Amino acid sequence: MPAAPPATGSDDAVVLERRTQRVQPPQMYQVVLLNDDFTPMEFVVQVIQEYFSKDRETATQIMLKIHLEGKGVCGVYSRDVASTKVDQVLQAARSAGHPLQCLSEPVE
Ligand code: TYC
Repeated sequence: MPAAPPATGSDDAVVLERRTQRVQPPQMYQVVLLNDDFTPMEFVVQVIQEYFSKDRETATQIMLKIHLEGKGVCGVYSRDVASTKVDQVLQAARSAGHPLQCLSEPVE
């Protein structure tokens, strides 16, 4: 039996263009605490530990950065998780009678 002729490329094969990227990664949001003159340092450290899962030393460093520089990032999350963190922090601060401010903003 004779061998099949070599492929010529003239049949009905379809070549798909390679896409460099199909989807973008989701936008991430950083949760920021703002400084004020009234919220106790200890309360802020506890909030950072509890809601942002930081150890005491890291939480203290973040709190001091906020105290000295006016604001600081406590964590980076998807939009819904960031929004929930903001709600939780504001609820805890209001319940304790502190004016602590917290917001989330898109990263970059
Ligand atoms: N500045 C506050 C004080 O001196 C402490 C503080 C730190 C408040 C961080 C808010 O997000 C904050 N008691």
